[in-house]
Amino acid sequence: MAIFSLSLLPARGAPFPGARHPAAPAAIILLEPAEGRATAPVMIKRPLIAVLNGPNLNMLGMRQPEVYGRATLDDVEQICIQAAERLDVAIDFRQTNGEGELVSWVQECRNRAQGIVINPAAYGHTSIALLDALLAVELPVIEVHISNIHRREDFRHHTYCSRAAAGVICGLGVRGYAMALQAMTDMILDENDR
Ligand code: CA2
Repeated sequence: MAIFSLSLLPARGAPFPGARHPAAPAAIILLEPAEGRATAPVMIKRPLIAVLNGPNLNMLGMRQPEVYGRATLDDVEQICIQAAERLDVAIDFRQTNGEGELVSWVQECRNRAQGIVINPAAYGHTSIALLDALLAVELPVIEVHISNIHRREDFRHHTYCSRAAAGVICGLGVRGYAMALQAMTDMILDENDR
């Protein structure tokens, strides 16, 4: 019977450019035979979920707490890190104010991530380019909005991104991110079981 030892290694390969914490690895669990047996190591990679945030979300917690609450973007990242640890997935958490950069990040997810959780912020309401990227990448997408966009101005009621999304979570505050990670993990595991 083979005996294996467990070690956690940082994932190899270039970090996702623009990551808030480029050093933070997608963990690889390396199962290697103990006692120098000849069996090849078994690599089990955690699924990677990209958590992408659009314009002005870097200002969370600084203004409009009555709409978005008091949590900062750093708090949201911590919520996502804790959820990811609980769910045994890796995340790449990012924010940009640039539409082109957001589109590029979505494109980079192809062949790299297993799913995308995105708060597109205002680009959700305006950007066909972002929708096209989300459709092209052929990954499961969950759209998150902190506020209930349907209780707000008419122009916030429609989002282009929703056409690419398996589901949309809105109005539940920043806990919507943890819910989205839970749902995305379930979807990835379901897909891997097929
Ligand atoms: O509710 C959400 O999460 C939104 O995506 C947030 C976007 C808004 O354009 C969407 O309609 C709904 C705005 C993000 C800007 O957040 C700020 C936070 C504090 C102060 C100013 C902006």
